[in-house]
Amino acid sequence: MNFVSIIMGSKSDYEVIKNCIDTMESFGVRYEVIISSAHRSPKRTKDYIIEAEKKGAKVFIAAAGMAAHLAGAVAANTTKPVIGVPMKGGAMDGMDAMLSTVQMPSGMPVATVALGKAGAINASYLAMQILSLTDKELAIKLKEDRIVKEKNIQNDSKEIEVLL
Ligand code: RP5
Repeated sequence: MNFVSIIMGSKSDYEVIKNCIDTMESFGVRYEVIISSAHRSPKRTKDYIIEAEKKGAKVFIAAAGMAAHLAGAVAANTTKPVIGVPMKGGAMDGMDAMLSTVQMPSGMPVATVALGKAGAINASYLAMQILSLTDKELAIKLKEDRIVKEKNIQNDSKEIEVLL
């Protein structure tokens, strides 16, 4: 059973990560979601990744703020694709998390998305695009979503556009 695994470092990340969960639910994609920290619960994090892979996790999404080692810690324990979501907050408002998440040493990739809500949503899209490589139905849904997005832009423009 293929699914996406979502791990966040703290309950305080949930409000933003809910956007990621909601996006996957809107596409009917299976997921697991847990709170586990690279710092506060390193063993739980490692044990979970091993179990999730056995159950069928095909992509991992890891969201953390501040020193943000979570995505790297996940990458250290799996060869499945890992998507890192840096969280805003703390003294540097997310710049620290963004650099911690994106600056992985060679051979241990973390596909890092934007800070905040856009990043949480893009993490789910990227995970679904990876799943869609072997899931034709999902690939079609993602193409249809692009058509809807394009139509929405046209409709939004019609409401306010001024053309000479
Ligand atoms: C990180 O530290 C978490 O991912 C969170 O973004 C940040 C702050 O955590 P809390 O102190 O709010 O639990 O590990």
